[in-house]
Amino acid sequence: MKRRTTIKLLLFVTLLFFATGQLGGCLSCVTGTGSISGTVKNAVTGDALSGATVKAGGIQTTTGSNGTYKLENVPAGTQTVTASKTGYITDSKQVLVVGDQETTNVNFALSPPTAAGQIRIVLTWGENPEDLDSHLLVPTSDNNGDLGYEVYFGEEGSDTAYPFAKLDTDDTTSYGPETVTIYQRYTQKYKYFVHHWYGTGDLAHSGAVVKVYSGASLIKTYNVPTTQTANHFYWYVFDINSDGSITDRNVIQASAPTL
Ligand SMILES: [Ca+2]
Ligand SMILES: [Ca+2]
Repeated sequence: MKRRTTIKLLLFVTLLFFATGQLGGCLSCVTGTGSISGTVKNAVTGDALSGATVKAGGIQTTTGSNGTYKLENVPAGTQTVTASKTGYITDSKQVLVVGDQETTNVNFALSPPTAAGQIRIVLTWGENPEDLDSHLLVPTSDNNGDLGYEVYFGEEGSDTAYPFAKLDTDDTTSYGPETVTIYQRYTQKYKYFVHHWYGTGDLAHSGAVVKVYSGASLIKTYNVPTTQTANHFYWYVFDINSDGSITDRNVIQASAPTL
């Protein structure tokens, strides 16, 4: 009996040791407050968005003219940060707030609602790799599902003429947003993928997220898989089928998908 109690006590002390050890032995990390900072951008133009409201843990602020914000005295722990502005679809993400520390680069890319039937694909990521690229494979026409166009930084497309899909904004300097909108959808298959084009690091550790919007709704969120194989530079994210439904792919692979 006595020996069992001793073992339990030892176990408890060991667990406590590991728990505090993982937080660097800092108890205020879980009980204190920290801060959150970042930038809010317009997902379509890539421009800074001023006057956006950012909230977390009961704290609220507004972005300045350069789109930046800082929330202070946010209770430590996992917090949902929400960014909103009239005329844009609200976005949110979860972050870990650590006592006496600043969680930086909690960035947002807010999309205005699309016109009915349009589809907007917003890619964001972390600091590395510096340059990820959106690629959208577009069919030739309603009658032919062959590849007719690849929308990416080298062929940006058009909102008013074929392919009726366009790279609205390109980013080459970390974080995104990099955004493609389908302005008129053909009733044939499309494919969307992300290419690790330039910069150290890899897709699995990029923190890349793809959000798909239609109308005023967020219809899909994809987080990049977190297991990386060497020389796999393509994150095949999803297909849009001829009926407009979406098939998830979400795999990192060695070669670019083909239509
Ligand atoms: Ca890019
Ligand atoms: Ca950037």
